[in-house]
Amino acid sequence: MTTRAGFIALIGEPNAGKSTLTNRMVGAKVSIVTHKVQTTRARIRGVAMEGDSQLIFVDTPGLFQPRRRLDRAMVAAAWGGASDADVVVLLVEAHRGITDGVKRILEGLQDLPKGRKIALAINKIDRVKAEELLALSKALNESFTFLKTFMISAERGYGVDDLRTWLAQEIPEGPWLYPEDQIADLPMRMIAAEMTREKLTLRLHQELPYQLTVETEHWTERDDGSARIDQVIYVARDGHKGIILGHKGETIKAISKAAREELSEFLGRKVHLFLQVKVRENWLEEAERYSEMGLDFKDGNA
Ligand SMILES: Nc1nc2c(ncn2[C@@H]2O[C@H](COP(=O)(O)OP(=O)(O)OP(=O)(O)O)[C@@H](O)[C@H]2O)c(=O)[nH]1
Ligand SMILES: [Mg+2]
Repeated sequence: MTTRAGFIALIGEPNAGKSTLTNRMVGAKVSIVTHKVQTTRARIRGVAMEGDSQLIFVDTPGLFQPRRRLDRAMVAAAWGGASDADVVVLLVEAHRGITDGVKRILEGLQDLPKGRKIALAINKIDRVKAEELLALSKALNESFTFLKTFMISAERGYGVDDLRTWLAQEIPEGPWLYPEDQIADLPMRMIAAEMTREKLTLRLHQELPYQLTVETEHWTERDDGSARIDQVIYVARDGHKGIILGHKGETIKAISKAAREELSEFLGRKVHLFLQVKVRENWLEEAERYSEMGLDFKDGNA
């Protein structure tokens, strides 16, 4: 039997559907998804098997023009993911087409190491008509020589099998890099923190989600088989703390409940989740916060 294993980086603008596609490929939710931009902050690996091929999907933060330190570190992580991968798949949103952001990414692709296999996946095809799709595919292929073009809906699953089959034959021969039953390569305490961050992002409005971070501080296994998880939500301003807590603590209670339920389902056992909100004015400039997120602090240097 010839086995294959390889890394497939999914890149694209924020909100393109990279995390949705990662989860669909893996068949489980390993990366958080929201309707807001800049949801994913670090590289998240999800593992999928296709015949004798082990596909390691690298979900990356969206590519945009970074301003803050955190943004720069995120964009660096995304391009880093692309240059380390065997295959790069650029996701472009069908209904948005070739935006300025997409143009910049197409330029960036030229700088990737030679020999990188680069494919195009036009995502969210459920949102446009066939004619538009063909025109977009043509225009994109005129601006960059993609090895192959796929038209998919990560959310509905259209076209995803074709993409998976193609990827399985493009990755190099070699032994599998993960046990066959492993689906993610991210410490559990980080997955747990991400789940809470997802609930916060879904629930809170405007800029606040971009100004907070979640860390799992303690994880205790209990004798009855349940887990006690203590997390801290860092915010930069006192006023933000009040918003997260909500009237009589109702907001944080709802967030905690939603996160606990998802975590418990993911782990297949009971979870006791304790959330604490801490104000740290300078967390966006603290190296430790970046390493907790799986980012390189130095990448954020201007
Ligand atoms: N209609 C439609 N919506 C989709 C599709 N794929 C993803 N979405 C939605 O697009 C939004 C963004 O999806 P994500 O997977 O979080 O996008 P992302 O590229 O990971 O975004 P960042 O992490 O912010 O870079 C979510 O609301 C998804 O439900 C699709 O095929 N069709
Ligand atoms: Mg994402």
